[in-house]
Amino acid sequence: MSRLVMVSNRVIDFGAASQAGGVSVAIYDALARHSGFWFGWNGQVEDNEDSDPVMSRDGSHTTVTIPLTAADYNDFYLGYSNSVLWPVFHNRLDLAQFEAGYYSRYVTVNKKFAAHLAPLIEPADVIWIHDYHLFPLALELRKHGIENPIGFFLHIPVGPAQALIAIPEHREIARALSAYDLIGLQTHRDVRNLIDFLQQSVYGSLLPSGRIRACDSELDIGCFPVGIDSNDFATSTVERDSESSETSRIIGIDRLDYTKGLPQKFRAFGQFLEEFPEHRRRIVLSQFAPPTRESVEAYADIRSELESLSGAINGRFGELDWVPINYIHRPIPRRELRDVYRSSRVCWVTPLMDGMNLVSKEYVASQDPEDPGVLVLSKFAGAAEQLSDGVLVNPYDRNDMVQGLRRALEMPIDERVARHDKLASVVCQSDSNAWGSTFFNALVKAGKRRTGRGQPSQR
Ligand code: GDG
Repeated sequence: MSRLVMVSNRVIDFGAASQAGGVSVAIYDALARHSGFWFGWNGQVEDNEDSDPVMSRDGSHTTVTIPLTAADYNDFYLGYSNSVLWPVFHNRLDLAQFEAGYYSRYVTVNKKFAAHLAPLIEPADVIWIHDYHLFPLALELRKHGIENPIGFFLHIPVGPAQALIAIPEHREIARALSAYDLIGLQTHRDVRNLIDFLQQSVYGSLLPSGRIRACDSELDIGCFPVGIDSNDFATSTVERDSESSETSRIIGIDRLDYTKGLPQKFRAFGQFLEEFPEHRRRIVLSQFAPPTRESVEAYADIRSELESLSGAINGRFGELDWVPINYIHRPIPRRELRDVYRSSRVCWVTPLMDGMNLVSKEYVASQDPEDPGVLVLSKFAGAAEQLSDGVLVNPYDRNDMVQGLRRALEMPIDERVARHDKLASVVCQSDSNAWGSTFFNALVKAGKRRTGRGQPSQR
């Protein structure tokens, strides 16, 4: 059986992965079913440009990691990856910082990854690369003579081609993407946008076979919505406070990121309390917003905006024994997540744009099927394509946000159960297992179809 080589910018060791959740858990799940290893950055910043990779084993899991230098961290990670690609792919061109030096360091780090990874690759390996930090990695690996199947999965959304072609190096990025055998995206919308981008940047064309021809290569682009380990979340047995209890919790869990629509959510919550005074004292919005990428300016701005908004709403509506917004600027321990989800009457996740949004799936999987809570989800989260039985709202439309929340809080039990049944079956069927194996199988096939490739490498 082929080994699976997973590559992502950051490698999390297994103990921490079960804390971190999301992508790292999905990567570990996929690796548990194949031999192989996970390659990437160890999270350390060191001066040495040429540290050797370090291999470590934890049970059946193997990781191989390298450090980054301070220049790599600033210009590759904070710079090109998170101040150019992240905002532009989320259609926030206004926040992109096109600084000189970012792109060349981005390529340098990808070359460094390729130089350390190539000697570890065996002829039958299947290579699966994750996320926007590593667009050029397949092209760089091919320069080292690697002919194995190489797939790429993008966890973030693909903004409109008009935004992407504003990136000064957009042709290089399109060329780099064309070196993969398979590109997996979260939604059909993303697939359309990426094909459009390849057409506009490098005259890519859609072949009758459904494959894409670009830069003298043929590749597959498909939709592989990422899933969660739904069984893990279904084990909660905690009971929600009864309808007659004093307050119902509305839960929000989002990294503190400007894409997550948190100011819009807080403003809508303020308007809800204004318009429906009968709900005051009966609900609390508990918003967890653990910090990320704090040295990027746009992230510091969002933090102070939220502090001032929550303060204003609590000051306006709060009482001696009731605080409407419980805003917590640190992570909730993973072992507590499912109980918090299950005991919350509503989950309110309203990103302005999101690749998928795993929180919405985790909430569904944690519910009591006989007395489920209600998911209120942004129509601009990738998850909305699959979870259309949630209450879908437009985060830019404050009235729609207010009405969506009201509908969720007042929804009769029959409707809650009917919606939950449909949501839960989607979340269970397209779980992390299904995601990993569907992508892997499609990659093996795509590798075989690539002309002259898919044969064992001769290195
Ligand atoms: C990217 C894409 C895509 C969050 N806060 C806490 C916490 N989390 C966990 C959640 C969930 C994960 O982190 C977050 O995943 P999301 O999907 O919601 O969002 P991103 O971090 O932006 O992830 C996204 C994803 O990649 C996968 O492809 O869905 O669109 O942006 O698992 O539970 N976990 C704990 N405490 C927290 O406070 N323990």
